[in-house]
Amino acid sequence: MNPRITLIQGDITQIKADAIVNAANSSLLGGGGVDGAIHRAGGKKILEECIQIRDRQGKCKTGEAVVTTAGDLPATYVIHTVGPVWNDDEVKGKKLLANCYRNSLQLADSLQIKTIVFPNISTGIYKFPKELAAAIAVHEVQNFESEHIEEVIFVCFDEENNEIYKKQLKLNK
Ligand code: AR6
Repeated sequence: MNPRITLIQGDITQIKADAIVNAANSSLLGGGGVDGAIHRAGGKKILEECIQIRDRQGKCKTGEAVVTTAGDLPATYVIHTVGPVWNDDEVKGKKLLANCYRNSLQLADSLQIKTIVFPNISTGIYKFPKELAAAIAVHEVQNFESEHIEEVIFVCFDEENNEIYKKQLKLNK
C-alpha cells in the first residue's frame, strides 16, 4: 500500500508516533538542529544506544539509517539517518537524500511501524536547497510500497519549508 501523507508545522520532539526520523551526522553522537533537539528532549538513553551502534558497526554512512528507542520522547523509536551536505555534486546529493528517505522507510517497515515522521533532512545546517529536498522527499514517500506503514507525517519547523511542502503536496488549492 501507499501510506497516507500528512503535513504539519512544529517540533518533531513533541510528536507521538511509532517513529520519528533524526537528521543526524555520521558520528551518531548528536549535534545541532533537529539532532540536538531530539537528543536534548530524549535524554541520554538515545545517545547510549547510538554509541552501542557505533561500537558494533562504526559510523553511519550518508544515506543510511539506524534505529534506537526514543528515550523520554513520546515516540517509540528514533530512526537516525545521515543526509548529504549540499555541494557541487548535485546528482550524488539527490541520490543520497533519496536514500535517506527510502532506507528510513524500509527500516520502519521492517519494524512493522505504522506511523513515521520526517523532518526536512539536510535543509538546515547541511544547506540542501529546500524546494529540491521537498520534491525528493515527497517522491520517495509517494513511491514507497509499504507493508505496514499507514501514515507518513512531514513535519516542517520553519514556515518556508511548510509552504514548499504545501505546494509540493498540492494542498494549496
Ligand atoms: N523539529 C523539527 N524540525 C526541526 C527541528 C525540530 N525540533 N529543529 C530543526 N528542524 P538540521 P541537516 C529542522 O540543521 O541540515 C546537526 O548538527 C530545520 O529547520 O537539523 O540535515 C546534525 O548533527 C531544518 O528544516 O539538519 C548534522 O551535523 C531541518 O530540521 C547536521 O546538523 C534539518 O535541519 C545535519 O544537518
